Amino acid sequence: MTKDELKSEILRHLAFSFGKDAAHAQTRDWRMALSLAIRDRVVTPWFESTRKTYEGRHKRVYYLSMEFLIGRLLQDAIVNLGLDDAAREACLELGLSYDQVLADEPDAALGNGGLGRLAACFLDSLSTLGIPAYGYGIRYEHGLFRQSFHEGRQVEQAEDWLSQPHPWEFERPEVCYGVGFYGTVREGEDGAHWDAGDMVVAKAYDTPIIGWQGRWANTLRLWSAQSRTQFDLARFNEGQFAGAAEPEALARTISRVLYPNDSTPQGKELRLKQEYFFTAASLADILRRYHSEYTDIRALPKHVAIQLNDTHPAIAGPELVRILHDEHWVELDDAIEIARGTLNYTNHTLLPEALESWHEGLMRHLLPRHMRLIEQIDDWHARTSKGRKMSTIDHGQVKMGELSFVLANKVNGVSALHTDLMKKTVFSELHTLHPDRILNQTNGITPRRWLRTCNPTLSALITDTIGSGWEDDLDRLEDLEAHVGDAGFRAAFAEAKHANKARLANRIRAIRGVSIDPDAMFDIQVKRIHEYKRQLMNVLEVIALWDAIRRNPGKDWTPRVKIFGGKAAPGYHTAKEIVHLINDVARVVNADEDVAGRLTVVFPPNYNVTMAERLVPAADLSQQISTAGKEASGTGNMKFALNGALTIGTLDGANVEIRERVGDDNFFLFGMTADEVVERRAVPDHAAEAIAASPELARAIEHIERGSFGPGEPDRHRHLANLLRHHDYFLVCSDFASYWKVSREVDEAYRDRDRWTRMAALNTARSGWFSSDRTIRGYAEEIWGATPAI
Ligand code: GL5
Repeated sequence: MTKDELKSEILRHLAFSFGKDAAHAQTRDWRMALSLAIRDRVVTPWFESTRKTYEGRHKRVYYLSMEFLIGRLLQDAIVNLGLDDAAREACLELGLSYDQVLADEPDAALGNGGLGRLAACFLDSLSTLGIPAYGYGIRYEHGLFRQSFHEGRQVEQAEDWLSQPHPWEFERPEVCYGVGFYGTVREGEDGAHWDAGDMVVAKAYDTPIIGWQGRWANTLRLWSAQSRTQFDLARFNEGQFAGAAEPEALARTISRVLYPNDSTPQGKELRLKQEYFFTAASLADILRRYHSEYTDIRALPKHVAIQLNDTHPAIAGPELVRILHDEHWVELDDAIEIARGTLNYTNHTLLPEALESWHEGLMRHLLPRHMRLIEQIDDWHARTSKGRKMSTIDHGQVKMGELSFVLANKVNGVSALHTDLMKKTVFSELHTLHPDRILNQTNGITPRRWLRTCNPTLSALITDTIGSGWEDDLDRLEDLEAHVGDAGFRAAFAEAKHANKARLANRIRAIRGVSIDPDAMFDIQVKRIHEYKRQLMNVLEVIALWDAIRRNPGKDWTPRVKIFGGKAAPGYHTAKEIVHLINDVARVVNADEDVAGRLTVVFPPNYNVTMAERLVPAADLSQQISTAGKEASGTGNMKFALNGALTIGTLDGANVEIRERVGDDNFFLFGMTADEVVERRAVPDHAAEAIAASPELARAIEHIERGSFGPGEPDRHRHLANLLRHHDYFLVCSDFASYWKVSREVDEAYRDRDRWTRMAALNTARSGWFSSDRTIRGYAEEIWGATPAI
């Protein structure tokens, strides 16, 4: 498509799809018109992909996920279709700023963090590889809350991405399924019948997901909840306006909000309803499609692979057994085997508080037929695998991890270390019974979004250096290694980084009013705020550094800009206190003339995918400092390394594999290993001992206790100091001395810019393995038995 063709398509949509004259069109109108002009180009490959899948009778992959953190879609589609130059020029000729048009799109924030973003990267790779696949999830009206700060405290507001039309989706009013809840089960001679007490309707909305160079497009199908009953006109006419609207409002509640529960359980009926709602609708849809092609339900595992993204869709197991047994009269044991042949489960966390379980009473009340089947599945497991009973039902709780395991063909972890720990800890008993079931698939990130689109400067240098084609063959970045010894290449690499940093500095000045120097080291920690991720340790380092600079102002300190970003779950008190402390420390440090130009702290609010796209290319140092054994994988760590940031990190999650690949010399390692963490926790007074051994840490904690960051309110952050001294479960104190020491080595290393650039470039050259294309190939070959259809 040429620029002129695109221009006339934009104008056509502006007039005929939106009824606007160019003379009166606003940025939003232009953005919508451009989106539809681009979307039109997606439709033909989309239809073609569906046709090929039916014709070739290809095995289909279904990715069930409560979260898809897709962010903005317009530029992604433009880049994948190779239309970026055409779009930029078309905008220019229409008198528009291309960047402004792109920036008008709201982020689709249908996820909390890494788990949801991983699902989005997987969709991109599935389409790029041409594997016939559907993503299934919920069309939340309100995605992850919007974060702002009031006097340093986090304030949450409802997010409302659907307050304006979403141009990427196609509403499918004809694709609707009833989803039942509550009611009773009648055991008759011909089997069990579930009479649901209540029913809502799931309506489909489809978003095409176009792969690299438009060769294939899959579908993201999201469900919206609606009432089954029609609007009650009689009640309305009686004047009961609210009552008349009630059934609709109640039903819609199910798809209204994304739960901000990253790693804390929400023991809420509504959450379980959401899980069953989207799982049941997705399975009904999968089976409808299956029946349109095949007659033998027993061959389901041959043609269909379903991936459960964490345990949120775990009820898929009992639901599939229910459909096979109650509706297709398959013997119970066979039904269970067929379900197990079809389902697979990915575990994303070992944090005990994040392992889902539901009270048996709630499960029986909401899903009586499923609760009965869960008991029978438990019996079956005990009978067929020398397993103890009660592996899935324990002390009146239904354990969704165990249930998912028992009903899965394969169970995978998301990094080598995490998979190993899964075998040794949460699933040790089940692993002994089924030693072939657990395998590892280390996470990955899509290089289209996380290098090509977010970092055009570096991408251009890469293409100039090794040629094109690396975008869907990221191992080719290895070819850069031969150029790292070339001073001209290193200068160009450093220049690209500097340009990205300058761009970020301009934005930060615009949104925070803080000036930062692009020559200083940009040291970034962005991720959900959580104690195990240890933002607290990072802010302690800020305090210690501030204190050290003030004590020794004559020293030639390496200038650093500390950038934080991330949201705290609204109910997670300590995480919100950490946010408050970071903001208070930033205020004090940035106002202190003694450290000006040497240390600056910025915490832009409302970290999201779009902000990540701006921060990642501009980072020099990536903070990946979780307590070893706690971060299942991490994916931010991969994005930073790929974009030429050096990591300061622990041996946790995928950091281990990043270090193996980029080389020990190009990674700043500190801290205890996962085994040492367990030992250390057993030491009485480990925190006191560590504080006594590190004067920097001791002074930093004393500053917090003295109220250095709570003007007029000295006790403001005392709770955090107490936590460090007396309840330091995540071993911030015990790892601090090592962190501080290595961080000073980072300062030293940054002073030798050429050496730093060499290390940064090697990070880029050696990070090709972290492409989600590699991850998806692994799933396809080792878990799904699916092959590309192109
Ligand atoms: C997570 C883990 O915490 C991350 O380490 C992991 O990278 C990600 C994707 O596998 O999954 N689990 C989780 O609930 N969220 C994650 O980011 O939100």
